[in-house]
This record gives sequence, C-alpha cells and structure tokens, in this order.
Amino acid sequence: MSLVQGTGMKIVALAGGVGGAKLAHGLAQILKPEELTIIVNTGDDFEHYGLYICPDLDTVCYTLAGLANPETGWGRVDESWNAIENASKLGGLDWFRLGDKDLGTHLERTRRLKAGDPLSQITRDFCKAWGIEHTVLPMSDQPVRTMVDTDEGELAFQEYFVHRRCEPKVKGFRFEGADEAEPTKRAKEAIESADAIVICPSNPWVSVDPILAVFSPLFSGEGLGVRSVAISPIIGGETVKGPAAKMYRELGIEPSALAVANHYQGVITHFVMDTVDSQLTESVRGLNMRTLVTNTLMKSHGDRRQLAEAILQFIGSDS
Ligand code: FO1
Repeated sequence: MSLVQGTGMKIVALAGGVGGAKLAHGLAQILKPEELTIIVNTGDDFEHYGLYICPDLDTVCYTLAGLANPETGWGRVDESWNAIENASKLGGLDWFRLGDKDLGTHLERTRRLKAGDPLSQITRDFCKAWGIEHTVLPMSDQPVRTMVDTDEGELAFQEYFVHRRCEPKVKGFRFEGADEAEPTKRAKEAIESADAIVICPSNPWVSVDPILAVFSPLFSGEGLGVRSVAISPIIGGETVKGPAAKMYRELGIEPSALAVANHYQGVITHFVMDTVDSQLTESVRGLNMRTLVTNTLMKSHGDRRQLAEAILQFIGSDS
C-alpha cells in the first residue's frame, strides 16, 4: 500500500511530452485529484494549417485519459490519417502527422482561442470532456516559443524536432516570449501551496527549462522554495526517447544523469536516477542533493506507478 496516498500532500509536476506524461500518469494513479497539479510545457506549441497545436499538453492529456497512441507516445490510439493523406495528395504539408481524431482537438482549441478563451480554460474543459480528474495546466496563457539555435541557423522547435528530425547541430536555446509570459493564476496558486515539486523525466533543455523560465519570477534565490525532485531522463548516458543526450553532446557536455543533476543545481533538493547509474550517487550528493537510485524506465503502466510511488516516498521521507 502507498505510504503517501490520502496524506493530503500537494504535488506539482512539471512535464514535457512523452516521458513527462508517463510519470504524470503514474502520479495520477496514486494521488487524489486535489493532490496533483501537472504544469505542462507550451514552448513546443505552434501553428500549422492555421491550427493551434499544443503537442505536450495533448500528450499529457491523452495519456491521462488513456487515449494516447502507445507506440509513438504522442497522438491518439486507434488513429486514422485520412485528412493528412488527402492534404498531402493535394500538395499539402505532411511532415507533421496530424491524425483525424487529433485534428478534432486542434480544430476545437483553435476555434475557442479565436473566440477569446484562454488556453488554461480550454484545457480545463477538454480535461473534463476526457474524464481527467487531476488538474492539467499550460505553463502560461501567453505564447512562449522554443527556438533552437543550430549550425544551420535558428529554427522553430517543431521545425527542428519533427521536420529536420533533430539533425542540425544544437548551439543553444531561446524561449521567445518567456520574459513577458505570466504563469497562469492556477499554476501560481498550485506552486505556492505545493509541498513538493516533481520535475518529470522530460528533456531539461527544451521541455523543463521553458517552464522554469516562465516561473523563475516566483522563486527567490533558494531553488524552487520547496522540496523539489528531478528524475533523470538520461539513463546510462542515453535518452529513452528524444534528443536530450544528443543535445548535451553537441553543447560539449558528456550526457549522464550527473549532467542532468548539474543542470538543475540550485533548483532541486532531491534527484532520482536509474539503477544503471548508481556509480554516480556520490558525485550527485556532492551537488548537495539527496539521491534515490531506482528503476526509472517506464515500459508498463505498473512501472509508471512504481516509479511515482518511489518518488513520493523519497520526497515524503525526512531521513
Ligand atoms: N512527433 C513526430 O516526431 N512526428 C510527428 O509527425 C508528430 C506529430 C504530432 C502531432 C500531434 C502532436 O500532439 C504531437 C506530434 N508529435 C510528432 C510529437 C511532438 O511534436 C513532440 O514529441 C513534442 O513536441 C516534444 O515533446
């Protein structure tokens, strides 16, 4: 039985796409709706075919609702591709695969945004429609755009990530609009009343840093101000999914769980890494972080729950 369930501990999870969504799902299996708020990166958002697309928000919501495509992690399960294939036959863009069911989400979100509704309200209504009881919030109602500086010039995130398959060499990142963007009111309240913040195993450079950039005015010089734990998305020097390890290398940093801990130094108090990286424990402790070594690979729904439980026990314990 979980030691944490029903204790009233308030957790805020910061999440990007697939890895973040899996852990958020594990946390949601344990924590009550009022105990968990998930704040999601919107730096990946972009407009395509005139539609406003929020890949990370949708990945988190589809995962929590049991609607996610289990093979890709993004998009919908039991999807069909008629619209994009027909558009492609007419000479339209097909590098960003929009499924027919998924398109419905983008159509309705775009209609509501054009009618003046804030993204947070739309997300709330969508969650209700999908039967999601935990709170999912975009990091801001104002646009923030992750821009990737590469050896081929600056690229908008999806252009770099999907269209160019992360091939250009990364030189740095910029979060356009982050200085002006306000955290949503509910996100601010959730952070202020949180007992602990969980940084999901998402890409530190392009999934978590945009959220931290928007929320930095809320934090004083003492990290996140509460117990905060990050889970390394790098296991044995490689990423489970996505380009985080490649990014570290191109930025001249050896990718490892230690590099991730270094990335969050001054921000977090606790760090979780995989059993294959146990030899890094002492070095991470040297960064003034408490450490937990456990299985962090989330292959099954059971793994998600087990990892979430281990994290909650870790940050809930005082020793
Ligand atoms: N990722 C891909 O690699 N190729 C795609 O065609 C693609 C389409 C797509 C459609 C909707 C959506 O919500 C996400 C989609 N993603 C696709 C994933 C997404 O762009 C990235 O995984 C995230 O932005 C990074 O977290």
